[in-house]
Amino acid sequence: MTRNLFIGEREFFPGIGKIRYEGRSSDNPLAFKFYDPDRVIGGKTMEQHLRFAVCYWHTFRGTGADPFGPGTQIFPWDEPADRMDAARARVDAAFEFFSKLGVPYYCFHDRDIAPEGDNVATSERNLRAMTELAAERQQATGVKLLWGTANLFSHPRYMNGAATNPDFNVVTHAAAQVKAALDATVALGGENYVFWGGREGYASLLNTDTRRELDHLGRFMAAARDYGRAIGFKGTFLIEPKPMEPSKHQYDFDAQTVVGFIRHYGLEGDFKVNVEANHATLAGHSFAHELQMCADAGLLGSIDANRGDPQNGWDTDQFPVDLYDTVSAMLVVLENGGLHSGGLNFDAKVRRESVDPEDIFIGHIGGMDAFARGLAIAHDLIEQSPLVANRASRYASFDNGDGAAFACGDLGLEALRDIAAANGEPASISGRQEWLENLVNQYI
Ligand code: XLS
Ligand code: NI
Ligand code: NI
Repeated sequence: MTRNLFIGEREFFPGIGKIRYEGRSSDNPLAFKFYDPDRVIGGKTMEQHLRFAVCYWHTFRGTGADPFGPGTQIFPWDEPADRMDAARARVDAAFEFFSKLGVPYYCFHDRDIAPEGDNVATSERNLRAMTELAAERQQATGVKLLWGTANLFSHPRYMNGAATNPDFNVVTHAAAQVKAALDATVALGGENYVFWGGREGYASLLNTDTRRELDHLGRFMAAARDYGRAIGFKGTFLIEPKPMEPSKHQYDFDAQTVVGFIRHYGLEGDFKVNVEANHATLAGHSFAHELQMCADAGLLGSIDANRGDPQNGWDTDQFPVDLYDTVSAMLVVLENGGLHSGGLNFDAKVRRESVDPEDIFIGHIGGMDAFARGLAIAHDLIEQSPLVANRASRYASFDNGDGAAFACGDLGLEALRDIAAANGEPASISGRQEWLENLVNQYI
């Protein structure tokens, strides 16, 4: 007898078993070609390096609806008419999916797993009930919570912002939600807690005092931190940058903006950054650039793994399959010493036209394979290629002598001027970018 791979009373993905590693030559679409969780790379298994998570919102609350038409993805977990019954069915479907796919983690918003009630107390009660069920399913499957968060953007009350709303009454509702979401995250052993501020921004300066709004956001984050620590949250708080959509101007524009915010409001030590690939694109940056800015600041927290569309300027949240992107990202992650308490959360959805439950598996399998390859290639580039040594050698003139004296602040402008005058015109040194690009392709 093989153990049931489903959890509740019903199997939601019949005909799909545990997804296994079959290697590159397999033609089974429901198998990993590269992600072999137990394969050791640089002293850690692929599973330990990559720390994959499935997101609840796209995968179990997405329907394929877009501004021009309703949902196309009619899945059985949405069938129950009662909202709490549907919520329970989704938990069972979700944990069946996590187990069959073999991901160690998941992530959710409060409203993904429990319906909002008519008032604060009912919403809290709904969330507590669903948290208890999720805790049982975590226990039964071994799947863990990478992070929890509160949805502070869907309800109409948040149209002018949540923590940055000009109306204090709205700010209190945002606080009530974050308090309950932190309670749930702690109860479920969540390793991080995320703030993505989709409506923390503004549309017009004519009606907005940006300085007060940002100060309120700083106060709000500090209050959340204090509450979280008071109830025993040991994990990392994360802010997820995004420049726009839904708001015109969002305060958490990009990684460097968020790093500045964290430092300005004294939140370092508790807060780091959750970098999403598609948000990097929207900010006019590459994914790797955003990761590098966080790593440099010691604030690389976690990753929302997806990709945008090179021709469309919105958050298409596609599954990451571009190898060049995953290699570039994993180069930064490996040089950062790994993701630590973060992970690779697939904030990604299948296309509206992909209507089979199997498509959801295939989307995740593709993303996991792309990052597994990215990891292996990046590891080889760091360990075997001249990449790292070449980069270091470009800065060799700062390693000793006057260069080192300048770097530690011992040389002023006049001394630097005298060195320039004495040494004359510098030699012209090639950056050799084409050689390095070819090297990356050679390892791919
Ligand atoms: C939306 C964001 C969102 C966060 C969680 O664009 O990516 O899904 O990750 O609130
Ligand atoms: Ni995201
Ligand atoms: Ni996004």
